[in-house]
Amino acid sequence: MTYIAKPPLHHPSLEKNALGFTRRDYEGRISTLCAGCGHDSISASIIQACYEIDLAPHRLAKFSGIGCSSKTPDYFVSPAHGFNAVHGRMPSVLTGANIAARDLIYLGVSGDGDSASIGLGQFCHAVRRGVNMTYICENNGVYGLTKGQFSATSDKGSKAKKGAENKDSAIDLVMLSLQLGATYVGRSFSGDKNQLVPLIKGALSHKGTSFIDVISPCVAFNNHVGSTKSFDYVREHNEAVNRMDVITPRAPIKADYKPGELKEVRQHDGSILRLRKIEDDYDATDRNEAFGYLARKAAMGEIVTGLLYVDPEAGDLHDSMGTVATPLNKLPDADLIPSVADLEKINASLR
Ligand SMILES: Cc1ncc(C[n+]2csc(CCOP(=O)(O)OP(=O)(O)O)c2C)c(N)n1
Ligand code: SF4
Ligand SMILES: [Mg+2]
Repeated sequence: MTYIAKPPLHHPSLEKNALGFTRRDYEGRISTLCAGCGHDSISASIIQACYEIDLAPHRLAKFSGIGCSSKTPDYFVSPAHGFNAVHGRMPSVLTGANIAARDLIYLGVSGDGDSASIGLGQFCHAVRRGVNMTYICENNGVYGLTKGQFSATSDKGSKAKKGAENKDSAIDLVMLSLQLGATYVGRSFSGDKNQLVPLIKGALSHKGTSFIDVISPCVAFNNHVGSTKSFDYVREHNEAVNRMDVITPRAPIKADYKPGELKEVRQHDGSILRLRKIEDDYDATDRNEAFGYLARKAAMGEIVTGLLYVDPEAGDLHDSMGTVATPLNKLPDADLIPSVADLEKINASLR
């Protein structure tokens, strides 16, 4: 059941992107998740985002750990590279691949258990190193695959399906990734495709570590009254700080008739993030502002969504390590292996 391929037939009149691919070319196998699971909506947003930014499918490298969320890379962009790692160990596998082949676009998809419980250390170190990746946490506040135990992102006081109360404080991965130095940080809701698709497009175009926390209700184990990750709860408490468009370098520049309400942020690849503010005082380029704003709103029980922080000038791990521009896996042996004379010199310098 897990491996049902979709028929490859396309209707000939389907719209194509600049590379000549239809949206269907970015799909994957048929999902085996529960009907209505938020994770499937996130896969649909990833497909839409990759199609809209004209990403060549073979340039995407997708990684995950273990969990319902971590199964999803099988359900989008089949022609991409992919690796399904051990539970909580995806970030180090992704980091290694990124070091070897810097010319690919890296996407990590994980769950709140995979990222904030067993994989917290791995998550922290990949973010603090500035790995050039988009990291999406499909956050349902439970271990969905193993039938609904509380995860480290379950809010204190929230109730499990059978009524048990979570007594532990929650880890907020957005706050944590801001503190660790992520240079593109957003939060969204699986049911808000209008917000999520541009957020993913911006993240995939961003150089540096992009982290998106997506509240993604588990309809089987965490969608009841008393849960703070249910569809109803998130709809009632969602507070969006901005609405966002991403304009790729090829797209025509649109005229803007409402100066003062729009902030344009140019990213390293030339794409422009257009942030339309909903809150008067929110500045998505100010990391400290993001901390204070998120903390104030969290105290009021509000879930802040949108693009929360971006540094358009950000560098990545390759910049800090000073690696060569050619991907290491494309260098010939002569460039990779020091000669005997060079080794002698290195040894001599260490004596
Ligand atoms: C080393 C190890 N420990 C525990 C498990 C059992 N296990 C599988 S998935 C999972 C939790 C998944 O939760 P999450 O990452 O939130 O994904 P979800 O299913 O909620 O999308 C656990 C504990 C495992 N597979 N491997
Ligand atoms: S158990 Fe929950 S997280 Fe897993 S597929 Fe079903 S609804 Fe989704
Ligand atoms: Mg989960």
